[in-house]
Amino acid sequence: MRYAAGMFQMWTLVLAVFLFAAPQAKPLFNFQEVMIPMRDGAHLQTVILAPVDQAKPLPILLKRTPYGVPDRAWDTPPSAYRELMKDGYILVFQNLRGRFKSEGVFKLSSQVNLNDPADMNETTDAYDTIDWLVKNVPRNNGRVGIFGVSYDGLTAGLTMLHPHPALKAVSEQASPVDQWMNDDDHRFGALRLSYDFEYAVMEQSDKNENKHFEFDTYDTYDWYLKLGPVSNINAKYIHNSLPYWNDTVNHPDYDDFWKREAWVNQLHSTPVPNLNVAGFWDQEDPWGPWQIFSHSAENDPKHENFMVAGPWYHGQWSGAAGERLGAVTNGGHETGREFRENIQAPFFRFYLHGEGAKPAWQASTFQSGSNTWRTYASWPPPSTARNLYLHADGSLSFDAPKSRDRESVEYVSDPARPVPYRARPISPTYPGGDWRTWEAADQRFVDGRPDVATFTSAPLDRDLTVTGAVAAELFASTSGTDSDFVVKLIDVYPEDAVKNAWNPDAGPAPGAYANSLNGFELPVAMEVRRGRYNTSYERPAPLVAGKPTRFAIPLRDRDYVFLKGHRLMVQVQSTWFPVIDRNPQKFVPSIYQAKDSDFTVAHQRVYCSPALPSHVTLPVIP
Ligand code: PG9
Repeated sequence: MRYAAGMFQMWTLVLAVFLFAAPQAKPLFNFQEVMIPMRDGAHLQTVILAPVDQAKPLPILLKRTPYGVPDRAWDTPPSAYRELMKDGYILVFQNLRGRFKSEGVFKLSSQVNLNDPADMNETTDAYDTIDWLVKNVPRNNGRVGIFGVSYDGLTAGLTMLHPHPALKAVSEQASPVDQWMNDDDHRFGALRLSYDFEYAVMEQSDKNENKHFEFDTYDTYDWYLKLGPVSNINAKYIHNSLPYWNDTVNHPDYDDFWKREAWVNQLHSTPVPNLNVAGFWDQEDPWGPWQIFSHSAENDPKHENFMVAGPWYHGQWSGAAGERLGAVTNGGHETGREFRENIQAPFFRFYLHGEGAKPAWQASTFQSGSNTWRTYASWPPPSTARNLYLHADGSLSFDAPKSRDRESVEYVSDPARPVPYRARPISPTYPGGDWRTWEAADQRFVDGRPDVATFTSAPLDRDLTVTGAVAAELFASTSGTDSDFVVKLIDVYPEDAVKNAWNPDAGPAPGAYANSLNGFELPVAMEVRRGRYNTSYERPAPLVAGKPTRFAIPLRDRDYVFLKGHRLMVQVQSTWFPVIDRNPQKFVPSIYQAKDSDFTVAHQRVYCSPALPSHVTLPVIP
């Protein structure tokens, strides 16, 4: 006891000496909160962090967000800002209209009508904000940049529809552009049920909070299955209280509501230098940045439209080191930090400080497999389209099916026992958890399921480099009148205990081989098509039961090397639950009005014949 008391006195002394002698952590910024007026009189809550040691006029770097703004000055910059801060910026954070202290209504939909002067939207709010900032923030250099990931990336991207003259650089990162067609809420009209619902709860339940739905079970697979038809979400739980969820279920098809939301269709040039950023394994918004890039490329005389993509989950590049994606490492590269240091910071340095050089490429990727950074003068680079054919004996090869081969494989899809999209238990989407890396998760968890058709190649005798747009063409039939088809392109690692040994930092390895990368099935591309929208997005139509039908399934842009010794795999299945809602497999006018009794078992057939050769087309680099 006496010893303990002595120690206490000694530590008090040490602490006192430290407190008086050590320099106090000094805030790096002066903090100011203002309410910036918009053209309609609404005021938006805005935080300005100006460097304490500002020696010269600096550019403004703006972030517009629905998630909340800092409530004090930082004494150390978060990792997302560390590389930028070396150049010096006045940082500005703004809560969107209707979020936290910002006035007005938060719509959670990016509709922009520039022809209507009464239409207030994220494009006009950004314009008014930038106008105010350059006129009112002391010692700014008159140049503004905007950047952010996801919703914050969307608000960055939307500035390009009508940029303020002071806006000199945009970096939209993982921005959605058309929430019916792809990204967060749908995939070509197939509802991303768990995401859409849980996100609407998060952002529209409470103006002053990011709230999470309180599931009464940890495994949300169970919760959504017990829920039954999607209409029960309103009927049993939220009672029409969430406007965005109501919009979703009231507009099942690609109607004017969604077409107005598809803001990218108004973009046909690069009015401001733009660094688009996408994650190849982004579980939320992998598609939008490529759309913005290609729309901006329609008219880019000054070559200021840039594309960056890498081995990242949603936003991983923005703050993490990025040395691995789930279990798979990036060959010693810290891809996130390298992006921030070698691409993002120089981009803003050039356009906002007038220092350094403009990027000498149009696209830069971190290519997985070879684990190297690549640059491309234009995207996509020249390649040769090669078809990888599915064969009814379960093989996969570049040889087209022959007439003597078996013609099809069959499986039974039962909406009462849907294939989980990731290994159960499936924790709630938010906050965080294992949702982030599910697109890079080992697909062995569905191996052997009778409702998943699997096709596997022989081991590759040389590296196979795939750079550009991948697409599947599936010929399939169903005994029902509506159906989903999911296609996954997978890299199967060899059984090589030494080379692919599990990285202990990636999680616990309970047995010698239990978590090994040996035989790991890494998804490289995955997508779903919903049969009812196969011929028209606006007017869904039933499939003809038993009739072989062609499904074109885009698998997005990729840059990936399948290494020698690895095998390629394709999996085809008809449920992907609960990230995609269950298709009743019987045509109904709206799936969101389907009744329990509409959900039926369907017999699916995937064709692999010379006349109906299901395949995946790969852009192969010689
Ligand atoms: N993926 C989220 C989102 C963006 C835009 C609209 C709706 C959702 C996000 O992470 O911000």
